[in-house]
Amino acid sequence: MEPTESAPDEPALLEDAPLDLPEATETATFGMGCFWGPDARFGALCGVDRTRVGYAGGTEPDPTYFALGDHTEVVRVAYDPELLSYEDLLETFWTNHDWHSSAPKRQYRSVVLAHDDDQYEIARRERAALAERTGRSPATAVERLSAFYSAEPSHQKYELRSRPTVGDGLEALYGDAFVDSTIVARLNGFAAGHGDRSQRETLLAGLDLPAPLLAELRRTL
Ligand code: MHO
Repeated sequence: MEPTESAPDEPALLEDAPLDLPEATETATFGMGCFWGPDARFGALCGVDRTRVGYAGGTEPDPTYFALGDHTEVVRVAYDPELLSYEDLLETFWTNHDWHSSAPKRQYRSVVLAHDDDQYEIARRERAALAERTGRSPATAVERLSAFYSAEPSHQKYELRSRPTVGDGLEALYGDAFVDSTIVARLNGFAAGHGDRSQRETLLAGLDLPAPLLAELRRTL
């Protein structure tokens, strides 16, 4: 079941950003440990339009962080398939978490939650290729996504929020659009140390933000 929420538009003051960011047409969902890191990791990738962290992979209704039931922390990634393939995302998935051993809690298990048959087949094929290549048996489960429950706002774009000198200012400017903004996804990635200097400079150079906030972003990221 695909969630149907639509992303609010970027705030007007950021509309002139020079990045030509296409509309997302594909969605992928991964569980790979605490979701704060993957939110930033995927958010930094050129071709990723939106990220959101949440709970999925279980059966109980309406999980929350403190009542997770049988769900797992996941990141949902909306991406442009012209710029990134599902295989590219799987590569990022497998190279950025411990897929060798079973997580101590279901909350943190390694899981690919396929949105359709194609994703399911590709993930199973890539998992077999990974086993073949490494001689190790991945603990990663490949399952079909049934429902995605968005996590609490305090968990969204956590790396950026955990730098309140910039996180609070951006959140105030963006309001409800904060979580689904492509620019905020990138900044969240930069806050975690991903992306290179030129990617960062290109983005920051195009932002029409209050000067003190921009200066603080340059200092912090
Ligand atoms: N070790 C982290 C996990 C949080 S994550 C959202 C903490 O509790 O600080 O599961």
